[in-house]
Parts: sequence; structure tokens; C-alpha cells
Amino acid sequence: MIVTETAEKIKNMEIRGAGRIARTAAEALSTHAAGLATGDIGLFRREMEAAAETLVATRPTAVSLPNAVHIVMAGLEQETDINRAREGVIQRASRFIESSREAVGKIASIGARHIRDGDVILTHCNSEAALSCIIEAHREGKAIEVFATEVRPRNQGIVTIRTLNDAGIKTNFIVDSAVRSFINDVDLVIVGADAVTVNGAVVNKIGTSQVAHSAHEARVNVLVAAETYKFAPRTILGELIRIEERPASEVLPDSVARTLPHVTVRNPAFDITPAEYIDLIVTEAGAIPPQMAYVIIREYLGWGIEEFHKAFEINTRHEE
Ligand code: RUB
Repeated sequence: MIVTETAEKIKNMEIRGAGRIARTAAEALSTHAAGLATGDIGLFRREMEAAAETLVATRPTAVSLPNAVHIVMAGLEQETDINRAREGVIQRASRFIESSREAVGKIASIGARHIRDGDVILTHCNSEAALSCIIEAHREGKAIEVFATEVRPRNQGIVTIRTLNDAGIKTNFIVDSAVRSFINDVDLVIVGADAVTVNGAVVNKIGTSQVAHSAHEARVNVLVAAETYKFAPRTILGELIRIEERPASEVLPDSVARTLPHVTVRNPAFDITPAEYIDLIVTEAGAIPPQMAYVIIREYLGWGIEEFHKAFEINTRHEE
């Protein structure tokens, strides 16, 4: 039940943002494992795998979700004792949730070092990791000012400006299309990530690549704040990150769309910013140039090649 409810909330974006999605999925797996009233290890494993698949299938782009599920499920296949299997899931989930929170704290202090006193920062969408850097710089006493975008169609910018306002940070709220008009007033762009590929490209909220392109043209640095579990191991095997396309009704009410039979609404939720438009990716393991993404995948996620293949198969099943 908890798995179905959580999956629904992730799908309808009641729970959103790559980090929060990952932690909530881990929590749901833990609660599910604790509540599975069976002494049969085979059945336990099958139920857990079905729950994992339900969660992973909710939103296809944020790699934090399959990575978190992979971490929580690791080793379950080899486990023969039901109690150890249950306990293992619960412990891995709790460790993941804790380390995810710690990661945001580390990113905040590393990211804040890249923000100077007097900087004007632009952010797009609502990223916990990106905002943590901005809030930490403010907490350290740096006089900063922020430009925050609206983020059509789901208006995550409202959540961002509430958080910035609550922190007492001077903030300008602008529509997405005003970024280029203001980019020359900006010293630094900071955004989050839903996925980072092996070649250092960053997948984030639709519009991020336009923001980064404008920043690149204006010689404004672009910093991405991303926990290591947002790096996408499967991209080593050439798998592309699937960009979620959400319902047309988020952009245009059905009543209007019905009157426009020749019009198709396109609503991709994310886009891809190439590595050359990104100056630095701040992870909990340190700030790296995007070209070093491979090192994070190898050293910090530490997935073996067999695991890549397995994850690849799971994903192919979802695509069918
Ligand atoms: C959210 C989004 C955020 C990243 C990172 O998209 O693109 O920038 O998920 O967020 P959506 P965080 O609203 O569609 O989920 O740093 O909080 O993990």
C-alpha cells in the first residue's frame, strides 16, 4: 500500500525533486520490507522486486530514483535468511537517507565557497542541493541577491522564492523567458541535477540548457549542485537518459486544447545541458569539472560492470 501511494505521489509530483524522490522511495521500500508478513524468502524477494519496479517506473528521468532503489536492494538476491533480508533492506534504506541528507550539507559548504560576497546568483527550478549552497553563503554573512525563475508549467519557482524569502535572502522573481534579459546582472548560475551522464552532461528541469547557454554567451559561470547518486552509471553502456514528457494539460487546459485540433502540446519536463556549458559540478565528494563525471561513477557509486548490465535489463523491461 505504502509503495502504491508513494509511487502515485511521485508520479503526480506531490513528491518531487530528485533528492527527495530518492529518499522517499528508499523509505517506502523500508516500510514495505518491515510490513511484509511472510517467512518465505523467495516470496519476500519477489514482493520487494515488484515494489522496486513500481517505484522506478514512476518518473523516468531522475537517476537518483533507480540509484537509491539499487542501493537499498543490493545483496537481497543472495540473501537466504528472511530476517537478515528484511533487516538488510531497512538498514540500507536508513543509511541511504542519512547519507543523502549529509551529502546536501557537504554540498552546501563546498558550493558556498564558490559564492563571493556581493554575488548575484540565478537559479532555475527548485533544487534542494542548489538552494543549500545559496542559503549557506547567506548564513556565512555574504551579501547575496538571487534571481529565481518561474518554471513553467508547474511553477516550482514559487517553492524556491518561498524558501529564499524565509531565509531572508533578497530575491527577484522572473518569468523563464526573462533570463537572457537579466543575465548580464548575474555573477553565477547555480542549478541542481536530475542526472549527470558519463560525459558530464547535466539533465535538469526544462529550460536549464537555455539558462546555461545564455550564461555561457555572457561569460557567467554555471555551477551544478548534485549528490553523487545523481550520476548515471548506465550511461557508460551508452544508455541515454529518457526525458519525461508530461501531460499536455499541464501546459494548456483540455477545454482550450479541444478547440485546437491542429495543435499538439509538447511538454518535456527536463532537458540536457552539455558539459561545455558547465563550469563545475559540486558533489559531496568535492567540486569537479563535468569532464570528471566518469570518476564519480567509478569511485563513488562503485558499480561493477555486471551490475550495470543488470540495471540495464531492469530498465529495458520498463520500456516494453
Ligand atoms: C526538479 C528539478 C531539480 C532537480 C534537483 O524537477 O529539476 O532541479 O530534481 O533537485 P521536478 P534536488 O520538479 O520535475 O521534480 O537538488 O532537490 O534533488
